[in-house]
Amino acid sequence: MGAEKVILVTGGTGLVGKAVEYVSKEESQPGERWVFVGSKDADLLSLESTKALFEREKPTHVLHLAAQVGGLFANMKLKVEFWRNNIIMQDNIFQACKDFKVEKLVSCLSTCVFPDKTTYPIDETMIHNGPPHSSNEGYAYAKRMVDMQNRLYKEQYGCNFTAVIPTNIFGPHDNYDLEDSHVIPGLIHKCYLAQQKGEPFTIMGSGKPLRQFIYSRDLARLMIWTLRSYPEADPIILSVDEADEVTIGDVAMAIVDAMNFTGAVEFDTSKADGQYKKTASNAKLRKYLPDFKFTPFKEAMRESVQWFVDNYSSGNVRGVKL
Ligand code: GFB
Repeated sequence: MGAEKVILVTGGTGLVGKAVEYVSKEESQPGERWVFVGSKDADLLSLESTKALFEREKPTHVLHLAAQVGGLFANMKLKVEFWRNNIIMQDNIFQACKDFKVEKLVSCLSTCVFPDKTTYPIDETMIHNGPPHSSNEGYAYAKRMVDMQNRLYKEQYGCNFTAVIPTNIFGPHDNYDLEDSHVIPGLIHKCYLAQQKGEPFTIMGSGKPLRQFIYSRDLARLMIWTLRSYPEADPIILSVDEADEVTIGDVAMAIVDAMNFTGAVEFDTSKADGQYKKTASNAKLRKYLPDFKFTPFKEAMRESVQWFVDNYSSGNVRGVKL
């Protein structure tokens, strides 16, 4: 029997971490031990605490999901924190992975790291071609550095580190804060409250921007594949097909359907729209996994809304104050 594989997942209690935990139970292989850690288990802003975590768990593989993340409005408000907290955490993780001879590190970027002024569809080669959209530049520049770190650690220390670039993610266990969350959890929460109170359901902005949404459990399957089988240090975009891009208005209507909401729907055009689109190509992913089946958007939305409704009163839903 080979040595035990210890897979450490940082951000293990968040949207993606919980999905990886769910999928890893179905896809776990003999000789593997999965360790999911959240901010209560280690302070990844401290190199000492990060190294103590590595000393304790002795990971052979690391999926680095912990990050300061948020939707458009949180990104616009807290650019310094999005820059600093992400850059410090990833620097500590890279250093610990090198020192503890981790066999593979997979970090998580986002399609918002790409240049704002670009040609479409966006592909993996374009990360550093021009400034990102100003609304999330703190986050985008910090995450761009992951790509550079992957190359430097490979060149100097021979490390096997890489990154995935998912499009907008949604699913159970999201952060449902009414102001700072991403659009889907924010709107699920708002639609639920509008239903309860018999008030209109208000969407921020024009509803016209386009996004590609990936279901957290599909993303988890792809991340586990990346960890096990993706051979490159260069990043890979994890996205649904271009034909599956939707408007924010479509998203709102999918929530209305899944929630059986019967009230009025309004758009508050005094609020920001953010980037109009960031259409990404999944050609590289399709080259490796031509037959991967994504959960249809409406089905994934129904599961996500159902999870929120079922858990709303539990006291354990992030961003819900009872
Ligand atoms: O999820 P979101 O903030 O991500 O979506 P981004 C923003 C879009 O949804 C804008 C509209 O067009 C908003 O006007 N929207 C409507 C809302 N209602 C809401 C709402 O209640 N909450 C939110 N948040 N938006 C983020 C980046 O941008 O995407 C991050 O800022 C990160 O850095 C993340 O990359 C994936 O795609 O605009």
